[in-house]
Amino acid sequence: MISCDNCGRANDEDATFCTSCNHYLAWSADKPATPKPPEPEPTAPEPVPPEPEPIVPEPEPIIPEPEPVVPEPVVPEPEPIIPVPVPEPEPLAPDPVPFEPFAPVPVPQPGPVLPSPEPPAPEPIPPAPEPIAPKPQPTAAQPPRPRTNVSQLISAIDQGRTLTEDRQRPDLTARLETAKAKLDSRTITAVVVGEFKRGKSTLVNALLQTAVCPVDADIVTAVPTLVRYGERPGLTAYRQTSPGEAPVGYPAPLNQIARLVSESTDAGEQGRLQSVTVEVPHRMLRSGLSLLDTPGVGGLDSVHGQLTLASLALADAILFVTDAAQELTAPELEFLKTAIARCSAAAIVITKTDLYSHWRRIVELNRGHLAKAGIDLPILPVSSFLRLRAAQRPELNQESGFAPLVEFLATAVVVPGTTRAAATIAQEVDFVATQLAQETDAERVVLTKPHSRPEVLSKLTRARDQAAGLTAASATWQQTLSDGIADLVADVEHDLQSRLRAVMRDVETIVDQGDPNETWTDTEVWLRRQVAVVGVANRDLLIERARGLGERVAEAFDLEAGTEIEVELSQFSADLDQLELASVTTLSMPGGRLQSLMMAGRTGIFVPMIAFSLGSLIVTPIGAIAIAATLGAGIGGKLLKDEKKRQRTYRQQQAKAAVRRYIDEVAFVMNKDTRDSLRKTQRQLRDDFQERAGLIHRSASAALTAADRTAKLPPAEQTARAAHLSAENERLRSMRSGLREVALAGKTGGGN
Ligand SMILES: Nc1nc2c(ncn2[C@@H]2O[C@H](COP(=O)(O)OP(=O)(O)O)[C@@H](O)[C@H]2O)c(=O)[nH]1
Ligand SMILES: [Mg+2]
Repeated sequence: MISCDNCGRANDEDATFCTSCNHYLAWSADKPATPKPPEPEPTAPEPVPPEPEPIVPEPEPIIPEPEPVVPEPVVPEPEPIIPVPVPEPEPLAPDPVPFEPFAPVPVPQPGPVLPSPEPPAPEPIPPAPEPIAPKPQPTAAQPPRPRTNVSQLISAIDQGRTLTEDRQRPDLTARLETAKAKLDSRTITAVVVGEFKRGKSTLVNALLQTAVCPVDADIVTAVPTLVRYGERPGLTAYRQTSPGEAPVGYPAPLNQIARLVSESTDAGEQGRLQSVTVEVPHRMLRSGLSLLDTPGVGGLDSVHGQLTLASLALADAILFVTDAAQELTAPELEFLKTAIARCSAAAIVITKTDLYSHWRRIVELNRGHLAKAGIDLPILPVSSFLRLRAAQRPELNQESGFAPLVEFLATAVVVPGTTRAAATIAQEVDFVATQLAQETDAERVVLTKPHSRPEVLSKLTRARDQAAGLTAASATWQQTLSDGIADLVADVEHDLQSRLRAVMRDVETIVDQGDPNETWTDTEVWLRRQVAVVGVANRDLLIERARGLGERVAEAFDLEAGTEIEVELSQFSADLDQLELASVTTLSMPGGRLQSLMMAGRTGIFVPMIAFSLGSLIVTPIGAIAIAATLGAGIGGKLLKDEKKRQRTYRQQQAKAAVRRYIDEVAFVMNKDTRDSLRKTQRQLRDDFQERAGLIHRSASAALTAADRTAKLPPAEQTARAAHLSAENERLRSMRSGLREVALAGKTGGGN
């Protein structure tokens, strides 16, 4: 028997979740049970749901029952933000008494610090054959969940590993291991956006049924908070120590989260806080799904709104949060329009349905607004409160409206995201398969076409020499890369300069038209927003151009790598076509050349750049403008007028000078960012291609040696060798056809 830590109910030994309150039991068994009396719910007859698996993605406790000293409820109170016009007819409106949605997973209160004494560490991360997508609630008739090809990819990697070991190519084995590690650490980010206080942070908590994001009347999420999977609960605060530098992560105790996320963005001792990452061992996140809770500060139309938009280009999905208090506003619709153009998956979540009894009407009105704006997105009305309570009373889950949201995340976000990631990695694995195929094919050719041996050997020699040329600094791809980077820097800087010049002209006109004494506050807001718009557009250009460059380099590489070998060799024998003689081509998989590299660039470089540097830059105060407007007493009328005019002109000049300084600073910081990130991109591309070039060279040499050796085998051994090669060829063929399927799925079904 396992006694439930939460409600005290005795459960069967093999139970994972409490049949009474749905609490996770796995690790509570080895602790002395601290039975709490079962909830005094006379009406709730046991046993609740008969399901072996709870309907909801189980709340995996972040922290083992830490006997919270201060059980300060982080429970959202039923706070009527806006007076509810109609008396709550909903039977399940939030209790006036804080319920304990977090009882199983109390928010770290001062006390338990990470790592927790007995990390829950439930089942170890499996080699994830399938997306561990959140379990959908079995609603009426579920369409079958689309499958991803992760298991297919893993089996291709495993097949590849035995082949690389057989052929004694540890370099290729290492390449496969890297691919596997990438697959395991894939991340699929859903960004939670919306105006302030619409319930974004509560939504993240409710999804996970865990108090991750602090929610309180006086807590305002000030920095983006990323919630992702970790085998142990953990918290990292990213701080920017100096402008233009990449943020540095500082581990922090989990109980600091409330203080951190609401910390002012002023630079502290350790630097300015840029973002917070929370890791929790929640099974919904094990698929790689990460939730990014964003600050909704100051309206979507603001600088922050712009920055949020910039970050969406890097997101896999958007959850746009609005509440049932009111219809969507014009800025919200405007934001949505721009946002969905940047991201392939999005849904509108309407929160607080428990609080506003007229929520259905709001949903209908919003549907109309969206249709009029030409926005076609799923609308998901939810009550985070009910969902939080469903942790103890699973029957509330249905009513919370979270089932469709969880289903959306699973099918429209996790599956396509996983498929895309798998497709990219499949291309890398196919590169390894291509290298292996070279040796097999070379040997097969010399065996099947003995008369053409000299020709084959001389072609292989040429291929090997050509591959050697690839690694040289004079290789065309190297030139393309270094020239391309230089051009890119110049173009991006020029783009920024001309955009900022236009802003400067506009500001000057505005300043000239009024007295900075009166207009400055508005001008400043406008200026910051314009600069944010410019920054985002400039970054977009950078990303787009960098992608283009990556492709050009890949093309140059491809050509040099000697695609024509395939053509030449297949000319002299019709059967050779069937042998799938490998070209040295490295990037010919479907799904886009170089996608993998650019993806690495995307997350490795662009994210911090956009999310951080630009953000901190714009938060930097413009610098106080001296507005000294005191006039001495006793000046006559005309004098006063002249003096006023003089003062005003002086203020205008000061204002313009301040704007110029600000814009110069913006240009300086952004240009430094551009250069830094492009330098990193260059290094990354160069290293990767160089490694590929090395592998191609080794493969070509190995093919030559193998062909030569095989050609010299006595006839009896040649027969045995032919049989061996044909088996090897079969294994390669099966591996590659699996990979092709995975890559194609990413192209056709993976969205984007
Ligand atoms: N009744 C009710 N209140 C909610 C719900 N979701 C959020 N709230 C409350 O709305 C307020 C704002 O929530 P919060 O998550 O901080 O909003 P954010 O600023 O968008 O992150 C908090 O006081 C929450 O308790 C809900 O589903 N029902
Ligand atoms: Mg918030």
